[in-house]
Amino acid sequence: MSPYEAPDFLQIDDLLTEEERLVRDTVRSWVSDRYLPLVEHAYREGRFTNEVIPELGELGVLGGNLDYADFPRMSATAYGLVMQELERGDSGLRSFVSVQGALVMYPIWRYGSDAQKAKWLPAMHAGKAIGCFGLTEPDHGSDPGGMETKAVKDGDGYVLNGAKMWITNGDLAHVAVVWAKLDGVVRGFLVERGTKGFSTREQKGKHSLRASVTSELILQDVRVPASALLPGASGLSGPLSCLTQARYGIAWGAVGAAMACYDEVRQYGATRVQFGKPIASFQLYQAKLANMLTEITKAQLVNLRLGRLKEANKATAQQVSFAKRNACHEALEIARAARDMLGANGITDEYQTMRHMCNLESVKTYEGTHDIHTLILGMAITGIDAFR
Ligand code: TGC
Ligand code: FAD
Repeated sequence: MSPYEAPDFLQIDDLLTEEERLVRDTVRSWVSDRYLPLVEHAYREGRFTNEVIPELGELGVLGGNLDYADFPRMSATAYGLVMQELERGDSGLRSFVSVQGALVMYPIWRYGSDAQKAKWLPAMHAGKAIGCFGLTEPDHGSDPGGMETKAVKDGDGYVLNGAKMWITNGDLAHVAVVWAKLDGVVRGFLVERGTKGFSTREQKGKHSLRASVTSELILQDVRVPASALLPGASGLSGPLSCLTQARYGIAWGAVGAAMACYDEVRQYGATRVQFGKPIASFQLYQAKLANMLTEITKAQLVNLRLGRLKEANKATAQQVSFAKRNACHEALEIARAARDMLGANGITDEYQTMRHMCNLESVKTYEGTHDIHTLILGMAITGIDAFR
């Protein structure tokens, strides 16, 4: 295979600042040179590439968009481009960074006390501390408002009981943001590894996101001090506001995975010969490439517009749902088509497409399934809640 050529049919590069291009290109090169040589093996073994965590810290991408201390304060667009490039490597890599930045550092930054910020944000930015976000439960996925995990006030602290499931980074985490109901109201707690009664168990047997850690969190009479409560978050809007940040990154990331699949089949079609000609010379093959490039380009434009709205503090949660839903759906369709275009070779790990395709099944499901985002858009259009 020749080096990666990122599709940019409408010269969207021209709409980026020099700094945004620089950040994007730095991460793109790092993914090509450092991450891609590792990922197939890690995926086969079903493990996250822990060895790159310090490098992610050095790259400044962990919470790199937050306005805190000496963080790089990337623009929303630069941050999105980083997510796009990371997921060009693997959805598991982008997931690690999304969870750390958007689901753990963001709630600490937005809802935490000064002491919580000082304790966790610099260490997490450097990749020296890792976090996870526990919202989903075995019986409550799309409807987190029904959560059963409870916190009870106990003297000068709280006691937590419950279980969380499908938690990215769970077994790697030094700290978990656990959402629980206190007197019926959803509150966030920072639960540190080693706290008595708190354990994690990795969920094995995944066909998807194999190069990512997914775990159960078990909380049995876990006593945390008063200082573990995130003081600024009260109600379901706390965790949902974090999801809006992470979904924004996923919208960009899914396009990165689609770009990887597109480039792989574009190159493959030029060299694979059938009926005496490269398969890229057949009209059906070209039609598939044309459809892929069209959807990638449309999604790139959606993301860029959303990034600019976010920079102007004008992006809404519904616009983020629109972008996440569209990007995940189209990326998965592109990956499925690309898998087909590679023929039998497409089922092997000599090619990255099927890994992306399997990953995108999770990406389409987590952070709100396709249908949940359909209903969010439905409500935005009609004003009618069709969830229940
Ligand atoms: P609803 O009554 O609509 O809302 C409750 C309160 O929250 C506010 N709100 C939001 N705030 C900020 N951002 C959003 N996106 C918000 N959506 C709603 C809302 O205004 C209200 O505020 P207030 O002040 O009136 O109380 O709540 P609902 O119970 O009807 O649920 C709505 C629904 C279904 C859309 C929501 O629950 C939902 O999004 N469900 C999907 C669950 C989900 O996405 N889970 C993700 C778990 S984390 C994860 O998957 C990480 S994977 C990461 C990785 O590995 O990369
Ligand atoms: P369900 O909610 O049971 O949905 C099953 C089906 O029913 C879906 O098709 C859904 O669209 C449909 N459905 C549900 N409600 C409705 C409705 N009202 N109308 C129509 N259709 C409906 N969660 C975290 O908290 N933290 C994490 O770090 C995290 N990481 C994850 C990593 C991976 C690899 C995966 C796969 C999941 C992760 N999740 C995480 C959980 C994820 O957010 C949930 O899986 C997702 O929200 C869907 O919930 P569920 O799996 O319980 O499906």
